[in-house]
Amino acid sequence: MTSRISLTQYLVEKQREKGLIPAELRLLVEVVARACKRISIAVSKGALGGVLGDAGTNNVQGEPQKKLDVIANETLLEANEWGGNLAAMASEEMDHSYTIPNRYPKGEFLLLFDPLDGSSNIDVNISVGTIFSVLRLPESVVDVSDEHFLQPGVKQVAAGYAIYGPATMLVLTVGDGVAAFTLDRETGSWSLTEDQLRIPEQTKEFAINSSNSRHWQPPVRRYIDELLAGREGPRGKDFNMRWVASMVADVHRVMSRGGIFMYPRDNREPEKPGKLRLLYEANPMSFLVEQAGGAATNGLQRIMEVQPTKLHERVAVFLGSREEVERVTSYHRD
Ligand code: P6P
Repeated sequence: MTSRISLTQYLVEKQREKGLIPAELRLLVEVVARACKRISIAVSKGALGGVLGDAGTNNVQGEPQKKLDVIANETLLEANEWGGNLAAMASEEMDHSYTIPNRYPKGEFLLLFDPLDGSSNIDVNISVGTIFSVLRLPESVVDVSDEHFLQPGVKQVAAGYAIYGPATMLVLTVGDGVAAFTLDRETGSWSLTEDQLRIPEQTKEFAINSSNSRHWQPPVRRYIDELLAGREGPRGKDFNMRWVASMVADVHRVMSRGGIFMYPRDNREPEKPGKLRLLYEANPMSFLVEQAGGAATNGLQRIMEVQPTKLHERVAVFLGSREEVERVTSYHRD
């Protein structure tokens, strides 16, 4: 039986053969992947783990935190603070960035994450995930603060997500395509199961929360109405809709078989550019999608070119099959 390539071997080959990633970044990705294994174990216990339900606290977004949100956040902080390859970390669950304590050496990378995305689905046993993004600490910075995280997505050196579904998978890019690993629970290793994920340029599947349709802006209404008109309409073909309400699950479906995932801004809070967070949700997902041949915009420009102004900035998201993203973006520009 041909033994599958492990995450370690995949990363060592990227480091050795292509000189693509320094050892420090390889080690960082491996530590994050190990933390995701631990989160997977906690999530998979469900009610037996005594960790379902609310933590009784709210995060910086004012949203109630699930117990597993807090556990996942602490797991990532504890796993990554001592390695010496990070200067600081930022999380959806923390108001401000977390600087590596002085008792540990600091490194040249910044790690950002949504420790448990889609956590509202946990109590109903629907797939959730961890999203992460890696930036470099800007040159000559000594005292790290939130402002050093405010880099456009094109500055990312690695990004990925773990999805805690029927199988636990890790989908990763270090800038040389997208690879998918499946957690082998018997050996505890991440086994390479897809080496070059590619998103088909065309699709018949779209993902959006249609209950918000009365709040959408005209370009989105026009685009969705055309999809719903099906083969009798201007698109000349029927479309299907999916909405898990767990970004990692919806995006993983797009990464696996194509589609377009949308969370547009809407008129409920017109001052808010969208619901999803730019730095640790939209940027890492956009890096993965573009590396797999797809596209990702906020309706007007590449998400990865948006210049962040605050750590928990939100952004509108249209990502997936290139032809569909380009079409809905063109409607915004009309
Ligand atoms: P809605 C989960 O809370 C999340 O941040 C994303 O994972 C998901 O895509 C979105 O919000 C779902 O939002 O408004 O449909 O519940």
